[in-house]
Amino acid sequence: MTDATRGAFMDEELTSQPEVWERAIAQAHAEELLPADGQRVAVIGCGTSWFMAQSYAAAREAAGKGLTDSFAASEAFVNTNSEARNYDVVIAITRSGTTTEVLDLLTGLQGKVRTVALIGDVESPIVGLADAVIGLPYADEQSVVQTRFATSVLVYLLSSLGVDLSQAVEDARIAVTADVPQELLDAEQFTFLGRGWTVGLAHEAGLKMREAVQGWTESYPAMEYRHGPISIAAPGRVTWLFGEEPEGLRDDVARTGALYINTGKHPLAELARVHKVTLERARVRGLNPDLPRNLTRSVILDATV
Ligand code: F1P
Repeated sequence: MTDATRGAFMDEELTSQPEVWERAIAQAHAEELLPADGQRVAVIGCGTSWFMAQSYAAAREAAGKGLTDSFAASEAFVNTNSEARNYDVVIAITRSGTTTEVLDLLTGLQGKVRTVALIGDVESPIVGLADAVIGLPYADEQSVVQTRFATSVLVYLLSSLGVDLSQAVEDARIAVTADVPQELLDAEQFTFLGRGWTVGLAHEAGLKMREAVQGWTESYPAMEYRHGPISIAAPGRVTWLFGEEPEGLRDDVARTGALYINTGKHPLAELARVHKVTLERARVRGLNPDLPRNLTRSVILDATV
């Protein structure tokens, strides 16, 4: 297998993000399936989808659109567990529509609370379980590692909040085509940081490199970084911040000798850039990011376990 064929699906999928995001923006403007302003919302998912849930929850609540919590589907405190939270709507994010924890949660919620599912595979079992389905089949993927589905879901959700993402699309066009510098190919370790809605992006960036490169990555809310994790920073390692920079952080990282990245580009485009870096890091290590070690497209658990 050559470098070009390793991760061929991931390559095509991550590179198509600007165009696919434009479709998601148009779809979001044409549909009204999401909770009304003021409704109490829980957003759930697993893995990548959970991190997109985190970003949307932070953005919706910060925009003053209503209480919005995010949970890993396996650890969700939704209406069945806690009357006190009293959610009006539970939103599920799942590319495959077959993830066991998500299906179990929605099954338990049937008839109790309105559910909305954002999905890639519109033929999947979740279609019969959710009260409303937002299908993004054009964003679905063949690589096990998610790139454009996750970001397109977030683009849809942010657009529905009234966020203008035209700059994200423009910045992403450059991010997905730019060459990856040698120091990012060689780096030993990456820590990703974010604030508010970009914390979820930081966690997703870290997961991406763990999945596709089997690399050592960490991720934190940016203001948490100086409370311990900065001990990891050192020459040959990277600290990569998405979005707003906490005062003094740049200087603090500079003192460690680590490479500090905060480009000022749109955070979603920065995540697309991490996708590109991840693909190229996998390739130079002889890995195929379309088929990561120990990972399948969807985690379907044995019912007897
Ligand atoms: C969720 C997920 C992915 C992960 C892998 C396995 O899938 O955990 O985040 O990268 O592909 O499945 P889904 O519920 O969004 O289909």
